[in-house]
Amino acid sequence: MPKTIGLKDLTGEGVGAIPAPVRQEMIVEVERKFTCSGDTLKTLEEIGVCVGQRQFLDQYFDTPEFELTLRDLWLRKRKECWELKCPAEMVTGTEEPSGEQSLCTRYKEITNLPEIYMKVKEVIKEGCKDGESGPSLDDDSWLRKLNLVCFAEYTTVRQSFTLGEEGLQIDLDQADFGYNVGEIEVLIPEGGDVQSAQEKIRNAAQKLGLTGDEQVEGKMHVYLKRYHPEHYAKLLSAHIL
Ligand code: V4E
Repeated sequence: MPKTIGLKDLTGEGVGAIPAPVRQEMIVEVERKFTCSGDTLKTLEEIGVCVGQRQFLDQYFDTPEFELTLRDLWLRKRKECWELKCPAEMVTGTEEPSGEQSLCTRYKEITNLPEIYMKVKEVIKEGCKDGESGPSLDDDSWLRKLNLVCFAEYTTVRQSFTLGEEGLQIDLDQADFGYNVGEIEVLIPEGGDVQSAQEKIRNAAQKLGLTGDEQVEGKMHVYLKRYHPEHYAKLLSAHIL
């Protein structure tokens, strides 16, 4: 059984009993999206190995004013697990990615609920209802406390492949609102070698015959454009999407 402590011990404000945050090694996901044509699928089936197919429901949460996503923070619940995706910091002195590098996104994934709570609270601290009672692992009352509501919900069927390159995975996603997209991804520890991850992704893209250098929209991109056009426009103006 994990040791449980009150979040009080972390924040100085009594907010309930949740497991003590075990500082997990942070994972950074370096990823490039692509449009999977019939030819790409054929190549993938020839040179890749299918490692499984799964289906999952994603529920994304934000405040009614979209304070998280306007800061490029993406809070979601997938298969009963919480995840917060935040932009991975650039190393000081490095330039903004350009050209082919800009096709790859880099996001840090926080999966430890106390850490997620702390980060979200820090970002939206103004205006959140802070009382005596607080979050617990048994229910989602912490969402109400932070004024978080579900703004997007969709199911994805994901088929995953490897190309024999260590740490590299290719996912083909079909979202239930009628959008398909592929992703080539490499997971590295925070502070790990981003360039080598990008190199692996570039090689995989070449093997799949992906020649285009245009940004391919992710599922959330398309979902927001369709179902939250005003917020989508704000995210575009803020250069988040
Ligand atoms: C929109 C967004 C995020 C939400 C999750 O997006 P996505 O990577 O499309 O989800 P999914 O289901 O593929 O997640 P996975 O299983 O790979 O973890 S997280 C970051 N963004 C912003 C963003 C962006 N600005 N540009 C691109 C190309 N992708 C994402």
